[in-house]
Amino acid sequence: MMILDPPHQHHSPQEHDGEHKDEKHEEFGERIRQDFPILQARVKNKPLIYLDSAATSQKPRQVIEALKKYYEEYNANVHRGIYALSEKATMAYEHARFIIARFINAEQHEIIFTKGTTESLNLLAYSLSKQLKKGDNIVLTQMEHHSNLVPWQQLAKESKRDGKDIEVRFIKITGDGRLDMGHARQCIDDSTKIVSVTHMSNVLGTINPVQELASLAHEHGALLVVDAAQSVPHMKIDVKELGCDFLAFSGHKLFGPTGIGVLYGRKELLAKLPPFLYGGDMIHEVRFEDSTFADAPNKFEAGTPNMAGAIGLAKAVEYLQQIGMENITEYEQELTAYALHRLQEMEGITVYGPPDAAARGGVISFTIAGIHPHDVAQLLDRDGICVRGGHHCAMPLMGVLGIAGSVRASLSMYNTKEDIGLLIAAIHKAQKMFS
Ligand code: C6P
Repeated sequence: MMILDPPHQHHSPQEHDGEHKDEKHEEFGERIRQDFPILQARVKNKPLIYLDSAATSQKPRQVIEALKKYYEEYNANVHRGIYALSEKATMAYEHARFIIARFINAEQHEIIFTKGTTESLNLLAYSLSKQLKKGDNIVLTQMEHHSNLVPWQQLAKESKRDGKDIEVRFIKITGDGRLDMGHARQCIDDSTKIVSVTHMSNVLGTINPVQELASLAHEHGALLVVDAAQSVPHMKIDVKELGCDFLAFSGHKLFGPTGIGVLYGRKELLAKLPPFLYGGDMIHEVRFEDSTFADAPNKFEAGTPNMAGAIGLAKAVEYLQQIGMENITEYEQELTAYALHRLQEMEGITVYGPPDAAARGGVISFTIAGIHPHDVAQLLDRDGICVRGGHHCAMPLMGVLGIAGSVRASLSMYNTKEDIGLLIAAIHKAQKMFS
């Protein structure tokens, strides 16, 4: 079944009646969206209004073309073939690593390609667990995505069987969805070995004070791990400035392909970590009795890697660098402030997370009195609007907020005020239907 109707011009004049346009602001988003073929599509005979970029971003033509070119012109396995095609693929794969390293101010050998944030964090939890001893603790926050909670929780559970009794602590959030830094200071102590926090919450949009957390962790001799899945697409990331030891993100949220992600680790730390997966391409020498392993990053990339994914992700990064991360942040902050303002002035809507756009990104969760988030998402879909409804893979946080789920509209550089206007109109319609 065709879900999307054939491509069509973006919103017709009748469809955005009454929407005020700030020209400079609109121009940016309008210009960007021209690079994203899917945004020209229509759903149910309505223009596609994509407000679910926190789940996955759409892809610019440049990335789609890079993937096509790779498969049509130089697909071959990397690090293995002694022939021109394989050498070209290897060079492109390693060049992708270089581009991504430069993007976050890391060194090439500090970039490990994974399947995504989830795999990056599982790799870390597994490999770091070998260094933990009895009585150590790990500090997380109440706003973690399951990917940055379950691996550590299971590590702790496993440690009980080994008699290590690792404890997991959760830094509380304040009423307006920020980290309670007073509580952070109580949680992190000299037995803390790992502090692992999200840079930007995928529910509240909160941007956490990573630099401060890094200093706090380091004062106590702990490592700081940053889940940057939601922040990397929206702001400049400099791992040295952040002061983090490890940082994880996914390609598919960063306008790149699915199935590719990154784990950054400081080289001194990667050198000491044991591998996560064993097999081809990660070894130095294999004998029947035992094996020795390659240096990082190869030590952590067992098996045939996702060559096309890495090349596509590097293209996405180059595309973002051309636009400029600062320009993206500035545009999105204005858009977020506008969306927050429009939602906050509506009756029956509760918006979660910091009310101030400067303290957060464009991930906006809200509930509508008397309407289940799933019903809202379904009703909005009738108007071609894609939002997420539910617990957003952050079930413990839902408990803290005292809700079963929320509606989440997540913004990206290709969204416009017009999209927000259509969202608000669709919410009014849903409220009327349920009144
Ligand atoms: N959040 C969302 O709709 P993966 O699935 O491995 O690419 O990313 C996992 C992940 C880790 N941390 C954070 C903060 C995230 O937001 C996500 C993915 C999506 O919120 C899909 S559940």
